[in-house]
This record gives sequence, C-alpha cells and structure tokens, in this order.
Amino acid sequence: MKRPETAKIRNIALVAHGSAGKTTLTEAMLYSAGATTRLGRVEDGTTTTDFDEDEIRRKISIGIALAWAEWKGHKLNLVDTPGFAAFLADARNALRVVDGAVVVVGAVDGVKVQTEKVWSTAAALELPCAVYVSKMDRERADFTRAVEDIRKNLSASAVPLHVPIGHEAGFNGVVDLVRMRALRFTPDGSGKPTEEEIPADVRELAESQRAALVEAVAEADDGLLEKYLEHGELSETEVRDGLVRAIRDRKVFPILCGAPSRNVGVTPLLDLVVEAFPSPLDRPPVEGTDAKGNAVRCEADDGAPLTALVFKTIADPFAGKVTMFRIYAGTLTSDCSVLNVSKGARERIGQLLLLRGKQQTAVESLGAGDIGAVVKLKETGTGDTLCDEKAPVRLPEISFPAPVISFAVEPKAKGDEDKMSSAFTRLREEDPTIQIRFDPQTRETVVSGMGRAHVEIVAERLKRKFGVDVTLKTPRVPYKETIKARVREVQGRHKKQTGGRGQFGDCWIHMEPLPRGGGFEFSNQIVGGAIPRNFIPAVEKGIVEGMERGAVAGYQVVDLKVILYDGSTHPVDSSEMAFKLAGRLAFRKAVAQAKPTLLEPIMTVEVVAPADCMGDIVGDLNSKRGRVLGIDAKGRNQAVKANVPLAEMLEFDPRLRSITGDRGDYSMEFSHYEEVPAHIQEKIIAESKPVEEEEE
Ligand SMILES: Nc1nc2c(ncn2[C@@H]2O[C@H](COP(=O)(O)OP(=O)(O)OP(=O)(O)O)[C@@H](O)[C@H]2O)c(=O)[nH]1
Ligand SMILES: [Mg+2]
Repeated sequence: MKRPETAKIRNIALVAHGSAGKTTLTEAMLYSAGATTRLGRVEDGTTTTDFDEDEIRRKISIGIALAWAEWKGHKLNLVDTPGFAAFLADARNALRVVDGAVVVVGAVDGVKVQTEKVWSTAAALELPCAVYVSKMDRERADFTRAVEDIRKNLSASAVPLHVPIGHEAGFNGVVDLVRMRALRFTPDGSGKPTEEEIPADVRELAESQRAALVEAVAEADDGLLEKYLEHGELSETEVRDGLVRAIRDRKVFPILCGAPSRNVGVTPLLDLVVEAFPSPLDRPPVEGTDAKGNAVRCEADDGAPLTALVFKTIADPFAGKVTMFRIYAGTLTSDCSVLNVSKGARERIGQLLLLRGKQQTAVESLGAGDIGAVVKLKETGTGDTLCDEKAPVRLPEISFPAPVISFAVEPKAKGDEDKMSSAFTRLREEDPTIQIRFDPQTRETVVSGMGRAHVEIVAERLKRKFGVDVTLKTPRVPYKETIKARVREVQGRHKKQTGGRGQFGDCWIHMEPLPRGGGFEFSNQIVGGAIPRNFIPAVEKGIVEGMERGAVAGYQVVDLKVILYDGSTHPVDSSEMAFKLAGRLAFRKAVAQAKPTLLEPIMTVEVVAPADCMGDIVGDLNSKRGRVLGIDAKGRNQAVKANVPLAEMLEFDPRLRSITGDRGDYSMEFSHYEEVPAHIQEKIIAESKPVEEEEE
C-alpha cells in the first residue's frame, strides 16, 4: 500500500480477559475491511492473528500479533493481544504503543479480573477506549446486563453507542444511536449492513439510550451542556463532533456490540475507529531523553529524526528474529542503519515489513506514527529504542512483571545443557517474562514464568523451535540453615602423624546466632600469636566451607557469628590446609551443639479475585501455613495479601484456577526467611539425605 499520512493512521490494541473474543473480532475486522478473503475461526486454527503453532493447538492467543487493514482511506494497525494472565505483559506492551484501545467484554461473562487490569493500564496511559460487547449471539447474552456491569466495574462514563437488534441466535443488527438508524447484517457473514428504520420492539430502548448518550456527550463539554439544557436536544453533528472530542479526552467510553464470529456489528467498529479514535498526531508527543539526559519531545513528524520503540520480538530459528516497532518520530526506510540507543549498537535495517499475522508485505518506508517490523536485527530486543545516529533519544523503558511460578528444568538428553541454555537466551528475547537461573543452593537450573501454562509453552517451544527436549519438575525449595543457641569454647583440632611430615592445626571458637539476614561474621580475638596470623584466614575459610555444606540437611548455614579466640600451632607440621580442616571441624562440632534448625523462604503473595471466592482463597492460604496480612477492595474484586512459605506456593497456580474458575490472579515476591516448623523439618531432613550423600 501507499505510505499513509500520519493523520490517516489508527493504531488500535484489542485487549480483554482470556477468550473474550479479541482474535475473533480482529479476524472479522480484517475480513470486513477486505484485508482477508475468508473469515477464519479460532476453533479451526484459521485466524490471521493466532497463527503460531502453540496458539493453534491451544486455541488461545499467546503473544502480540499485528494485522494491518485499510478502511475508508485510513490505515489501521490492529494489535491483537493475549488475555490470559500469564501473557498479560504483551497486552501491556501493546497498549504502550497504540493510540486507542478496544476493550472486549463477553456478553455472557461480563467484566473479569483481567478486563479490569487492562482497563487500568489503558487509564494510566490515558488511552481513549471503546468497549465492545462480543458474542451477542450466544445463549444468555444480555446487553443491558453487560452495560450495567461495564458501568459499575470499568467506568460510569461508559455509554452505549449502539443497542442490539434481536436476541441470542436471532441477534442480527444494531441501532446506531447517533443517527438513530438500524443496521441489519445479512446472515452470509459478509459483514455488510443494510440501513433501515428502527424496529418497533427496540425503539423504546434506543430512545432511552440515545438520551443517555446525548447527555453524556453534553456533560463532557460546557458549551454543549448549555445548549442541551436550553433546548433539551443536540443536533446530529453536535452529537457526533462532541462524541469524538469526548472519546479522545476519555470523558466518554462508547459501548458497541456484535457477534464477530458471524460478522455482525463489526463494520460500525471500523467506522468508529476511523472517525473518532485519534491519529498519532492527535496524541500528546512521547517524551524521551537525549544523550545529555535532557527531556526531548518526539513529535509525530515524518521529517523529524527517527525515534522508534521495539515492543515485541519473535525468535524464529529459521526465518530469523522478527522485531516489531512503533515509530514515534521521523521516517524509517529499508536498507539503512540506525542506532539502538539502549544497547549502544548500530543496527542494519534490511527490508521493512508490514505484518498481517504471519504474512509479510515489503514496504520501502514507514512514516511517523506507523507500526512495522523488520527481520534479523542482531542486538535489538524488546523495549529498545531505535533512532537516528545523529540525534540519539531514549524512550522510557518497558518494564516486565516478576514471574510467579518456577520449575526445575533439565534436558532429557545428557550433554544438551549448553544447547538448552542458548535456546533459553533466544526465547528470552521473545519473552522477557521468562527467567532462567542456576541455583547453586539446590544445584538446579530453574525456569520461572507467569504461570504453569506459560512455562509449559516455553518447554514446548524449546523442543519445537530449538530441538531441545526438557523435563519440568517442581523445583527444590532453597532452604537455609541457622543456629538458635550460643555455644562457647569449642575446639577443632586436626592432627595427623603418618610417616614423613605431619599435619597440625588447632583452634578454639565461640559461636552465636545473628538476627535474620545477618549473614556471617567472623571475629578474630587471638592474642599473643596462639595461631600465627597467616593461618587465621585459613581457619575462617574452613568455617565458611562448613557453612556451605550445611549442618542438618545440607543447605547453606547463615546468620551466625564465629569468634576465634584461641588455638595452638606446631613449628613444623602446621599449614594452611591443617588450619582449614581445624576450622571446619570446630564449625561442625559447634553447630551441632548450637541447636541447628532449618529456614525456609517466605513469600509475600497478593491474590486478586471476585469477593465470592475470597473465603475459599483465605481458607486455602491458611491451610498452607499462610498468614493473611489484610484484605482490600479492588474495584469489584478483593485483594488479599499474605505471607506464605514458598514450599506451599509451588502448586498454587492450578489451585487458584480451580477455586476461582480462572477469575483470579496472583503475584508473589520473596519476603524473608523463617524457621521451618519442627514436624515439617523432619520430613525435609529425611528427604534431603541423598543431596548430602551426593556431595560427599
Ligand atoms: N458465539 C460466538 N462465539 C464467539 C464469538 N467471538 C468469539 N467467540 C468464541 O469465543 C472463543 C474465544 O474467542 P477468541 O477470539 O479466541 O478470544 P480471545 O479474546 O482472542 O482469547 P485469548 O486471545 O485467548 O485471550 C472462541 O471459541 C470463539 O469462537 C462470537 O461473536 N460469538
Ligand atoms: Mg486471542
């Protein structure tokens, strides 16, 4: 297509909770706009934007997908986003780079936890939003109830722009409340409406909702309000123009409705996007910082120096890495070079592309405000700013949420460790919410993600894309050990006299507990050279080694102080090695007398769910040794905060799903270490034996 003027670009993200109907709506928008030749279905794996193999198999969206279309002389960049909690980072990133959002709400399910999340993200970004009530053809679909739900839980400024014609399977059109005309859609799925008089059975509803719409538009503008109060009505043009301003100022959120799987009620959304949503020029310019740290405004001007933000990367071992970006200022042309300010690296830009799902269209250039992609960049990752080498500007970074669930991961084939680790590095470029690290304590490679399904998909991708077959296991908990009592005067003496030169080291220590988090302190109080100064670090080293090996179950010992106060030496047989062994011996003896105990990591967990699930959630947390810290209202939901041992949280994800019917969400972070209750210690110690043996 010809390069669009910035004023004719509309960047729109479709956001919602899982399975609300975003991908189906995107599909219907593309088809209605003539961008595709058939209406695909999620069930059949034939939609444009759920093209990834994992998406097709699971019938859900996993990552951002782009799809461009033309409608009435405008270029639409649609960003279909995933709705499930585990993949919500992508939805947040999509909102960051668009100029408006369509929030999809299922006509039966209504507003859910994730809907509220994306709604508040859009609010924080001051994005104009429309709400689209989908699946109007479903049994028990109820527009009025959905509207009430939206007004109560999202915003009281949400008002219907349309009302439906027909119920459930008989739903076949909408009334446009601005023009007060009925739009009926043919059952053939072509999406083309015919305009009619408003049917008698919806007339009353249409009139009352039109009054509400006009009132909302009037209230958003002082001039209109005056006129409205005086005449009790506004002209069609006044309503239309007032509505556009109110939508852009986030004073009104229009509610539309439809059944995208039948392509009913979709073209009015395309019209709304073109007529009322802002172009990149209508949005406040984004601010970045230049090389000196000064704030710079990036005006959406084709002639300005290039500034673009990378919001998604797809790792593809065959086709190469795909980088998706939004241009905030300037023009980008194929075959040029740019500066990646975030990495301080020069990147060669090859062929610029427009994406429609997996389909790529080559273009010569992309102007300010547009969204596009390029393949095979070397250094660039998600969140990086690309810009003109002569005018480096850095845009605010993209932050990623902390992972909530961890698994120990192992390659099935011995020797695949390196392959696995490099595959992980590639996958992390595509999805920075995956974290991978080696835990020296438990000697496991631990992969963390946003949910069980998320980590399972990561494992599937390792196999499919990189040929590394792995197993996932519940990870070991990184327990620690400590002491509870003070011990005085413990001797560690290492003496060996077998032939030739002997070994001799001898030390006396006290040991005492330190407060939690105190780590290790070593105090040397030797006077008069009872141990020669050059051997004292060896004693300390022996103690540190002892701490690494553990006292009760082979976990690292922490939070204690050792005072070295006496010892003896031998003029010939003493050596560093001998004193190290003496230190280790003294440590082992002292720790055994100092009431050693196990510590476990305690997490701070926040669970957000509908109020009716709270009783069961709190019950679950309590039964898992959790301590509830408080419960707060969060919109229609409630949020409970609790401290819970990590050991009890490893299987929380599926439990929460089943308690809430997938309406809940949680996050957790490490808080502190606490002593493990005695009866549980016994079990852990029994289970840890193999670890200890392995080590010896
Ligand atoms: N009856 C009916 N079903 C629909 C409609 N729109 C979507 N669905 C069905 O609802 C299910 C979920 O639709 P999707 O389009 O995948 O929803 P989504 O919001 O993209 O889901 P995620 O991306 O996984 O969050 C699929 O089985 C669709 O066929 C509709 O208008 N009517
Ligand atoms: Mg989807």
